[in-house]
Amino acid sequence: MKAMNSFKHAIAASFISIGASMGIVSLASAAPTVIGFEDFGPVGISGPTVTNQYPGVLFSSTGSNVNIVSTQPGIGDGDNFLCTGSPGINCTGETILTFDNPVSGVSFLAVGSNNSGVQALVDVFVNGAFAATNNITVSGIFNTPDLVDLSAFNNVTSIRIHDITDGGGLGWDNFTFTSAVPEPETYAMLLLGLGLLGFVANRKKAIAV
Ligand SMILES: [Ca+2]
Ligand SMILES: [Ca+2]
Repeated sequence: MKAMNSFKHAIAASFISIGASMGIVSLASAAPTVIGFEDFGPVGISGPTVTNQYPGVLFSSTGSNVNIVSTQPGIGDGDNFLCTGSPGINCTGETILTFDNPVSGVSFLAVGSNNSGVQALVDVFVNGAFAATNNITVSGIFNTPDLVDLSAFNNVTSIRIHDITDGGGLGWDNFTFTSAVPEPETYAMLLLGLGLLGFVANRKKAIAV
């Protein structure tokens, strides 16, 4: 009987680990959110201000700067990109993204570069605490967006783009991230595993009495 209980424990443990593995798989395969600003339609060089229009993330800036959607085909991906600056478009203002839940797989495009090399910086905050400052290095080829890859960071809660020195500033496009919130099937598998553990524990108690 003791051997039988050990066997059941092993089965329950296996189910939990299968559940956990599936959780990891479903986290990894969660579709990333991509914010490319195309849904605003053509808005001209100085379009609407982006703040909380996109689920999962809040856009902001400091001082008198605002996050403006701009239409200039051929510079970013599609027609529209984000330009943060004082009204009148200089695209040199600080851009802050604050995520509702921690995210992973963060990347975005730097667009409209005129000068090559490090032309901006981005601070990464993990679980609410400052983690690192990364260089934003661009090609200096105006119509070629440069990828800023922050996928080395997990549980990112905000990013802050600042110190833009590129001539005429830089725009931003295709903000991409994957939410770290578990999917329903992850919860289902964890509950199944817990249920089995409870069942085995009850069985063991009954036999002991
Ligand atoms: Ca775009
Ligand atoms: Ca520029």
